[in-house]
Amino acid sequence: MNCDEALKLYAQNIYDIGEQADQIRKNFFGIKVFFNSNAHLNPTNQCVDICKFCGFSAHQKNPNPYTMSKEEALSRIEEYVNKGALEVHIVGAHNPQCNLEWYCDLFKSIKKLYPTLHIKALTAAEVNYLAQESQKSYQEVLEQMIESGVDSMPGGGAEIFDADIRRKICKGKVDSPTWLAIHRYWHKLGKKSNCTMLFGHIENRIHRIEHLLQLRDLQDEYHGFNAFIPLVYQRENNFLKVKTFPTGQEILKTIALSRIILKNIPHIKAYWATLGINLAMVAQEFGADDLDGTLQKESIQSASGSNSSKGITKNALIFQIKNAGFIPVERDTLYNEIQTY
Ligand code: V47
Repeated sequence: MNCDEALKLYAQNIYDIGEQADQIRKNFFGIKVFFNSNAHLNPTNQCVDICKFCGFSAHQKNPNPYTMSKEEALSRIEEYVNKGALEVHIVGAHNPQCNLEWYCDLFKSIKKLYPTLHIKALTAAEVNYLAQESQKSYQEVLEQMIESGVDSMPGGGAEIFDADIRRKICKGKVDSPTWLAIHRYWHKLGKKSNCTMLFGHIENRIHRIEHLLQLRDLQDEYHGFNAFIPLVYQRENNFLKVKTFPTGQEILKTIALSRIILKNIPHIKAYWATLGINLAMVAQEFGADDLDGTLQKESIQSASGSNSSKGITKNALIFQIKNAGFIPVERDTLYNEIQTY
């Protein structure tokens, strides 16, 4: 599919595009809905970059800077593991105090204490920052992450690949070719990652389609992406002046389009923290097959207005999934099935 064909598909009514996406989703996974028992750790919010959409990093609108010590980070992880986390998703701000050495030391300590805990860590934006900060190549940073115990990479930092939009919303952050190159090299090393798209701000449908097509083309090379996560822009507490927001229909159509274009990426994640649990459940009938997980503590989306700061219990996820007529499947980070409810 090319950009023009995708634009025509986008223009179809929500039921037609939803039906096509749902068919693909059903062929792949029937009526299973995946989730995991995970936790987020954000060791610092002090950032040398300013992304206009971000309410998480410390700035005038969010004046509460913090940087955890290694001990503090480990004690949070102990708490998360005791509450059932099988995966820890570690991302933070671009902060010279938390340099490559600091992160690698943390990863090694986590693995020593919890050898089976899956470490999903560092966005390509952070990898790029740590490479610049340590005067190493991104290849070296990625290799060092693996040596230190990182199992997979999250999909953050992709935002929208279009250079003009990127300049307006996150000037100075990793550029798109480098974001893609970092994931390419990670996949080449035999590792898995996810990919995202931040939408519903100043971009248009063409920007979204071009973003999806670039992800599709990269995926054809090594098949290293497990999941695509369309992140709906949360509007509070940041510097991006957005006047109109996507309707629920536009959000569902975007998720459906993702499922149709990204047939080579196994999972489409309707991240409940940006969609809210109700729309995330409806999205399961529009191409999505995953909700992400329990989170325990969520600081990025909730800093910009979403109702996700305290995570959600496993029982609540199971209840919601069953209530919507689907089969809840707890998975690990790499989508091995752990238990069906
Ligand atoms: O890269 C920042 C986004 C991302 C806002 O890989 C915002 O499994 C909405 O990438 N409104 C981080 N989004 C989160 C992320 C993620 C989440 C869950 C699972 C996975 C995965 C990855 O959050 C950032 C940025 O795109 N973000 N500010 C905002 N105002």
